[in-house]
Amino acid sequence: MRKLKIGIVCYPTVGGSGVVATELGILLAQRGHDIHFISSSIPFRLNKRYPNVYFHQAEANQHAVFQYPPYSLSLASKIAEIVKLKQLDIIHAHYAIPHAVCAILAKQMVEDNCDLKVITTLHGTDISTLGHDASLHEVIKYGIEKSDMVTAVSQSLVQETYEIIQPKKEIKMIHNFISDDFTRIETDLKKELGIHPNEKVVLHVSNFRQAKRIDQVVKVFAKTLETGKATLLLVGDGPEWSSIQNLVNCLGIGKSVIMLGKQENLQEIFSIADVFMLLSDKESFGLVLLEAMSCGVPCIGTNVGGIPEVISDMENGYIVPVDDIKFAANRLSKLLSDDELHEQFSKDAINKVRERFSVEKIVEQYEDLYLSVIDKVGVQ
Ligand code: GMT
Repeated sequence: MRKLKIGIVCYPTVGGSGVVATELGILLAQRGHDIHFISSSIPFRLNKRYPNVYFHQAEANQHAVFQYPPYSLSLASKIAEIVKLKQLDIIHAHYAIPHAVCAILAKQMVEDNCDLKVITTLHGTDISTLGHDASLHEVIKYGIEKSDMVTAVSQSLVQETYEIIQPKKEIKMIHNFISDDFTRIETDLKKELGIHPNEKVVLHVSNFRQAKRIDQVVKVFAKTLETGKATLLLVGDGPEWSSIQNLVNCLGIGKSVIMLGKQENLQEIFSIADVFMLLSDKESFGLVLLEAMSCGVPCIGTNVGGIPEVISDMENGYIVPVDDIKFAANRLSKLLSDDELHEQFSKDAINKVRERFSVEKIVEQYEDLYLSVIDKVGVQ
């Protein structure tokens, strides 16, 4: 396998696209490639030193002449600088804007010196949310069409991109992935949280944005409480946090709900869960579902976006319509009360993750993609 020099441009903050970009970079480095992360700060999952992994910070300086610091221009300039200095073969931009567009601008800046290729991965909100904004539509289309190769994280996102953006460009689907090491672990967390060892735990983890529909998770849980005791664990923080706290109070279920806020050690949290719920009304993939399933936690997810590509209805979880509280509550009660069914779904979830979303398979797909787009003569 030829060793490549790859620049990865991503968001450094907590969020699926940053997680996927960082984990992919670390794995590619373990396979011998040189990886150069270029971002506004160190990606949060890059929390230790790895061989062959470098970080370059793009900073937007404030000058009196600017009303807003031009981060996109600083990023493009930093990408061009690192491409020339390190002779990068590829920039892999995660998210259409500004990352793909900055990479394309950088490519134009260096084209006399290097034969750089730009690969763009679409993650979801760059299309499903920003693609509807008329002020951004054309620049997203430009970023897609001028990339040397474009991927999207689910078949549903490929389709949505053609519908919303209508680019004249092939978009390849490469699913997200999860490490085989992300499994259920022994933990005292239930005890720490004051949850009885036999009590069932329902879990939701997200960035608490409106599209995650945590109100539905709470209402579905409240309905199942009518049939038996359980705890709902809500993990994450974001714009909806306060209104969800209010909803929990209004429904009078405060004693059965624990809101943990943002947490680092998610593996421990998934390890005490019995069922995971993601009832979003927009979701290109749902990386958290893979995390839950990898720990043997059956999931209930809505029939939107890429969620049905991850959960197999009635095999390792349930697919439910958006806003159908009664239907989802019925599914949740069944999973919480039928131990045999739960065991069967749990095993199937682990098997599906290992067979379809294993890190080895997906990283190979990206490597093959890189090799198919680079100028073979230009790489040692
Ligand atoms: O879910 C979010 O709001 C964060 C967002 C992001 O940009 O990081 O996540 C998107 O990318 C993830 C990784 O590919 C996907 O697993 C999420 O489904 C996707 N979010 C949406 O489509 C809403």
